[in-house]
Amino acid sequence: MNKKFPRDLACLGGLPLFQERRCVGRPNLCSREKMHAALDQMFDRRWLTNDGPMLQEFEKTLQDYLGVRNCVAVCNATIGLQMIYRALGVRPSGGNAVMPSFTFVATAHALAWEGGAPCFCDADPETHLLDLNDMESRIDSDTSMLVGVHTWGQPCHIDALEALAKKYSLPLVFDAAHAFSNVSGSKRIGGFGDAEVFSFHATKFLNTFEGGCITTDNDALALELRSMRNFGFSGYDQVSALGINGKMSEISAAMGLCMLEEIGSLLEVNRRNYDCYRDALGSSDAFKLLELDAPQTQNCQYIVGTVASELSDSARDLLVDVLWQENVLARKYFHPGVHRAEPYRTQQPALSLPGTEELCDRVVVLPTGTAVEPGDIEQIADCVQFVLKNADEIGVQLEKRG
Ligand code: T4K
Repeated sequence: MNKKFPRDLACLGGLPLFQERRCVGRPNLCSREKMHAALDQMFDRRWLTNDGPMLQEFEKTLQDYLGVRNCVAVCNATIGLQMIYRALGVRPSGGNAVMPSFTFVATAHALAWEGGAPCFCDADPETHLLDLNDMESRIDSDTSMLVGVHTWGQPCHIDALEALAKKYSLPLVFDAAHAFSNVSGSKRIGGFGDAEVFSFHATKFLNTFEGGCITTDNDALALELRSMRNFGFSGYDQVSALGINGKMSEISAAMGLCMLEEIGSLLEVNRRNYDCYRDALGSSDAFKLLELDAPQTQNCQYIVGTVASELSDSARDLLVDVLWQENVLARKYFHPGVHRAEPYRTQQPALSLPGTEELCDRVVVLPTGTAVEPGDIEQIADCVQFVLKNADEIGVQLEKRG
């Protein structure tokens, strides 16, 4: 980086590193021509939603790609989670599900929306995955489900969680929002637990604008979910159960099909970017990059690090503020931690999860995806190191400027 401390930092009056923003969550896009052609087909057919041909093809393609018996596409992963929580027994009695607090708030909100109560367990600050012992210690007679989260796409203790679910005879759901195309052992994520839920939100590795899917090898469960996503219809004029509108539209399914055609190059770009970040930041003591176990089997859609605990408590926030001024839109996912967000904070004010809190106060997610080039990464990494090395002095200079 050519910037000289402190004069050239954008927050101190210099020019930003980038004229155009480099954002976490910048969508990957597919070929415009292919999308235009898909749109033409839709217009010609005048079939826009409700189990249309694009949707059916998308689901079939996903089933083959993921190696699962059933894939039920939905309008977003949050609704997908709501549906699976309900189908697996949060209703009618309500019920607790033990889940990590270190996740996006949707994992918990979906349960609460269905009348259930999240029971939060801690996370391991090294791996960012849920802490298995802590999860087990929170299982009691009110527990009706276990929820694992493949945080940042990393397989979440799959064998151990399946064993735990069996030991206590509990259903097991995986929030796989981050994990599309990732592999655990010799199998793609999608067929573990009773069901898994993927997100195809615009910010995700594979996007359908908004969207998601529930995968399961249980045919009866899939049938129930298909009816549930379509208002509970089980026949043309027959409503057999309480349902909701969880359908995915044809335009979303078309986007998914077009994106799937490009998945090889998307994976290449993300893995290349991950390697660049690792080269640039892997040996940094101030910024501890989360190293993935087998990056060649992962989609690498999140580049995540934590600011060293030896640095002051304010160093992480300072880093993110400085990066934003440089037009690098880093994120503090999942600050402040779901148990410290409403309504859970008020409901469980005494809950303390030290591993989660440490992570939430130190984590930084950096931009990647097809809108980020290796040269950008070098500059972003230099900036991260520079700011953390000079955090105290930058803080003083910023205070002087008011
Ligand atoms: N479970 C987990 C573990 C999850 O992470 C999520 C979602 C879910 C469940 C629920 O999935 P969905 O119901 O959404 O399918 C974003 C996403 O909205 C959310 O899908 C995602 N996780 C979460 C981690 O991130 P925000 O509040 O950070 O979004 P926003 O609007 O601030 O955008 C993020 C960044 O992306 C910004 O830097 C701007 C950029 N962006 C965003 C959009 C939408 C673009 O450049 N273009 C765009 O079109 O939640």
